[in-house]
Order: sequence, then structure tokens, then C-alpha cells
Amino acid sequence: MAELTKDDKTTSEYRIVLLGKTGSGKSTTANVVCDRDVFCSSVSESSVTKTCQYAETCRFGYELSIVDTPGSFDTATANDVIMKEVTRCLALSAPGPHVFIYVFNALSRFTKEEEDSINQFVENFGERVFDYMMVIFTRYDDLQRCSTSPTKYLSSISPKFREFLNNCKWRICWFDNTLSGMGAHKQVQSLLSLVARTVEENGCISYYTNALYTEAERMMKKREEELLKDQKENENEMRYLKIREEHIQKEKGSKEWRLKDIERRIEELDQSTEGKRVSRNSKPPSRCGSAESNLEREVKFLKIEMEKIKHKDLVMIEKQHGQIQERRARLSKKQHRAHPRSMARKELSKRNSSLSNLICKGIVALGKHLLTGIVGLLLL
Ligand SMILES: Nc1nc2c(ncn2[C@@H]2O[C@H](COP(=O)(O)OP(=O)(O)OP(=O)(O)O)[C@@H](O)[C@H]2O)c(=O)[nH]1
Ligand SMILES: [Mg+2]
Repeated sequence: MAELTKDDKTTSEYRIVLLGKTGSGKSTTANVVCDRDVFCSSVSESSVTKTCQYAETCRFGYELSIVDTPGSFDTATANDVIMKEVTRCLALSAPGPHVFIYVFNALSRFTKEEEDSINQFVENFGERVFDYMMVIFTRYDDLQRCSTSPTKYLSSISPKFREFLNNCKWRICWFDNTLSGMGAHKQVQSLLSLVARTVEENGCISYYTNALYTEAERMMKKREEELLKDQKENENEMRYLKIREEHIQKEKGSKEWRLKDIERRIEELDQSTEGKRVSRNSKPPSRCGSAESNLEREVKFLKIEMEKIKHKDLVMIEKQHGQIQERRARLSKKQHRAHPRSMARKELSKRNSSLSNLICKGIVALGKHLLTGIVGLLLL
């Protein structure tokens, strides 16, 4: 069994899809796994999670992508909306999940509807889906309160449920989602050990996939490439803007230096004009007058240049600098350091994003019947 420690470096990415009846504790479990409240959960008769939700996290050296599914859909929800939601669930874990975790409230019964839905899911996704299936029993706290040990509990389950657990090769975990701190961490560690073991057991086919996932993956890859291209273009523009900014700074420096130079020269000339004025009477008036007017002309030209630098060149430089800074700020906001796949998933997690519409169209075009398997499970 893979040993997990908190300080492990990231070793792999696990894509996890949580399935199960409404209220079984999928979102609460997902929050415990993430160690933060990302998914919405509460006590409710009707489904709390209305749409597929997605989060990425890193725990105990494992990068996790978790898809939380709606426990059920409102019966009034149009079929198209359900189909779209289901395709989003699929695509969020493309190219396929390493594990499907069936979350089961240990205080509830394994109903005929659950059994039928699982059968329908397996019919459509194939028996091999069991190789990637595991079960989390929630409400372990309540079981303990009733002094029921896991062994005692499992000895009293229905034959159908036993058969299901058998198909899942008894990959089971017990979760008390009321725990926090070390207690919660230990549960997550044992869950991740089980996921690691499942992946190991599945060998080179480490995650489940089928035609739907392949199609979703194709589209995700396409979007990923677009985002990567965008990212590269942004980076190039940022580099260009940096060079441009350096150039502008240099230009500003040289203009400021020129200003000081002019000021110095004007001061010099002013002094010498003054000197000329003082000694004017001792010199022949014509020669003295022309030398003075040459100096005054130079001062006049220097003043014109100074005005131009101050009120035109430097203003223009400041304006260009401002524009560059504005553009850089806009680009750096756009510049996501996240991996393009994470960005694509983030886009997809928005219900009506163009990516989710596109993927939905693409997958539904493959045949709505192919989705029936997973629809059954999400409609529990
Ligand atoms: N005592 C106890 N309560 C739990 C446990 N796990 C979940 N719950 C509670 O069960 C209720 C339903 O949990 P959710 O996580 O919202 O269930 P869900 O499966 O996401 O429900 P839907 O979104 O409707 O499909 C919440 O009030 C949780 O606090 C547990 O281990 N022990
Ligand atoms: Mg939920």
C-alpha cells in the first residue's frame, strides 16, 4: 500500500468523481478531503448541490481534482439541462476519473432505486467501471454512537449491497465528517492510500475512460491549446512592454539630463550677458551689441528647447509610460499562472460558459443514450 506523509512532494494527479444519493454527504466529504469549505453542503430533503462542482487541491503530496455531482435533479428540470449538467460532470474529470467514489450514508438503506441506478450505470459504462469504484461510508460518528463497529455493520447489510461492495473489491472507507484537525487528516490519508492502491492495481490503465471521456478530452485539449497560445502571446507582449518601458525610462533620463544641461548653460550665458552689460560702456557699441545679441539668441533658443522638453517631450514620455503600465497591469491580470488544463476546467465549471456549451453539444452529438448510465446515477 502506498504510504502517505504530509511532506511528500507532489507525485501524481488523481481525478475523483463523487457519486451518490442526495444527502449522502458527497459535498461534506469533498470539503473534508480539500480541508476547506469549497462545496456547498447542508441538511436538506431536496438536493443541495444543483450543479456539478469542481475543485483542485493538493493533499499529502497528491494533486486532486474533485468533481462533486448533484445528488438529484429537480423533476421539473428540462432534459436538456440535465444532459448538459451530466456532460459537464464528465468533462470536468476528462480524460477520465481515477476513481468514482460512491458516497453512502451509513445510516440509510441501500434502496432498490440505488441498485437499479448502479446497474444502469454499469450497463452503459461497462463492468470494468467497478475496477475504478470505491465506497465511502459517511456518518461513522453516528455508527460509533450506536456502538456499531464496521464489521458489525457490514455483517448486517443486504445481499445486493454486499454484491455491490464485492464488485468494488471491498475498497471502502469510513468517514466521520464531523471531525476536524488530525482526525480528519487521518481519514483523508487512508482514503488517498486507497485511491493510490486502486490506481496501482489498475496498472497501466490507471483511470477509467470511454468514448464520452475521449470526446470530452479532445475538446478540453483543444481549449487547453488555445489558452496556452494566449498565455504565450501574453508573455511575449509582456516581454516587449518591459523592453519598451526600459527604453522610455532611458529616454526620460536623457531628456531630464538635457534639461539640467540647458539650465546650466542658460545660467552661464545669463552671467556672461550681465558681464557684457557691465562692460558695455568700455567697448565699441556695435561689436559689443552683436556679441550680446548672439548670447541672447542662444538663451532664447535654449529656452525654447527647454519648453519643448518640459511641455511636449516629457509629457509625451509620461503618457506613453502610463499607457504601457496600464497595458502591463491588464495583461498581468489576464496572465494566469495556473496550468491551462486547470484554467479550462475552471471555465467548464461555469455552467453557461462557451466551453461548457461546446462540450455539451459535442458529447450529446455522440448519442444521448451513451449518457444514460451516468444520468441514472445522478438522478438518484
Ligand atoms: N453527523 C454527520 N453528518 C454528516 C456526515 N457527512 C455529512 N453529514 C451531513 O449530512 C448533510 C448532507 O450532506 P451533504 O454533503 O450536503 O450531502 P450531499 O450528498 O452533497 O447532498 P446533495 O448535494 O443534495 O446531493 C449535511 O448536513 C452534513 O453536515 C457525517 O459523517 N456525520
Ligand atoms: Mg452536495
